[in-house]
Amino acid sequence: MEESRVLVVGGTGFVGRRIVAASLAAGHPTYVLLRPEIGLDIDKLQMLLAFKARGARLLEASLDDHDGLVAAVRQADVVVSAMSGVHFRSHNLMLQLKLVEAIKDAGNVKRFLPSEFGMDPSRMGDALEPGRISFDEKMVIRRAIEDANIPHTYVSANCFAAYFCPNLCQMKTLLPPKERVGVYGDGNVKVFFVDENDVGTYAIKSIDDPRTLNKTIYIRPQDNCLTQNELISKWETLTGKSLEKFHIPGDEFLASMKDLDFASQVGIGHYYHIFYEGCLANFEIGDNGAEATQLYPEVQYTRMDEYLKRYI
Ligand code: NDP
Ligand code: GO6
Repeated sequence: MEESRVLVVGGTGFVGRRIVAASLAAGHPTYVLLRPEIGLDIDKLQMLLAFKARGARLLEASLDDHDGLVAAVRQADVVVSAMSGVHFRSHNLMLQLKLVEAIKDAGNVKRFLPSEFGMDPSRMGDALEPGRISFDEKMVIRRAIEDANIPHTYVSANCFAAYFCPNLCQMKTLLPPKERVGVYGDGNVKVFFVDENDVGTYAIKSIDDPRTLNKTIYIRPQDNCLTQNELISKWETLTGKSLEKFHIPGDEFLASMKDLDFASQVGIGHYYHIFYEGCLANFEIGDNGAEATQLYPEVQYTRMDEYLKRYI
């Protein structure tokens, strides 16, 4: 069988670049959208040229150019979108409606993975304002995909390590705390941490797997199913230094939202659902889902102690 041809939209982004890398590594003919809006973003262009040097083909089209987008989509069998969904970056998930339109008109796509890669939005119907906007938008995209009968896979990737692990789940920083660490409630709620490179690997594994057709795959690496307390102890063991802990009651954490900027308010809501309510691990995967490490046991995923080592 020929390898599926993969088009990545949002390919220079935090997740997108890892999807491109995983697609190239798996030997798929890989296409990356180059948007004419690139302007003077020299780093973005350098990244695209590096992909090209590794064998990717760059397809030039704007999301505002329907015909150009249809032509790009027609080059591929699979489309993966990794458009920005992060509020302190450039949150633009709704632009994917244009991509869905192009996929619908092109008519050749065997699988579409929209930009999800986080909490399962279908389980976040009661999420807090204003953070719920991400989930609501992802559900609008899902609806458009399903209404157009586009074959799809949704990837629920839980907590990206880079955002949640080295900082021991602290907000507003990506670096390990040096003296004191805030603990959410009793710190005993289970969370799944996933190395972002592994997100790319599992996403690409799923693209021509009949077991993932029209399903959600959840990435739940068992060894990375940790409470905040367990994560903190791993860091303490690695560094040989113990940190002072201060516990943050849930109501106090939520109340801290009111003086913050919009992006941080979004973050507070998400952290509340993850670290107080336990929304990542408090449900069983049903018939509409599958678990990635079980589907692809050959993948050697990164454990969090290994991940943390580079921050010492
Ligand atoms: P980024 O912020 O890195 O942006 C990804 C891409 O979005 C950009 O590279 C760009 O594509 C595209 N983009 C941004 N603005 C525009 C625009 N105005 N017009 C067209 N394209 C635009 O995204 P992330 O990688 O952080 O997020 C991807 C997904 O991952 C989201 O759904 C997000 O919710 C999720 N996520 C999950 C996390 C987790 O812990 N589970 C953590 C972070 C994100 P181009 O390359 O073409 O320039
Ligand atoms: C990551 C963050 C980190 C916010 C998801 C504010 C969508 C998801 C786990 O972009 O708001 O400091 O599922 O000060 O479905 C952001 C969001 C986390 C990072 C959550 C995310 C996770 C988006 C912060 C901060 C480290």
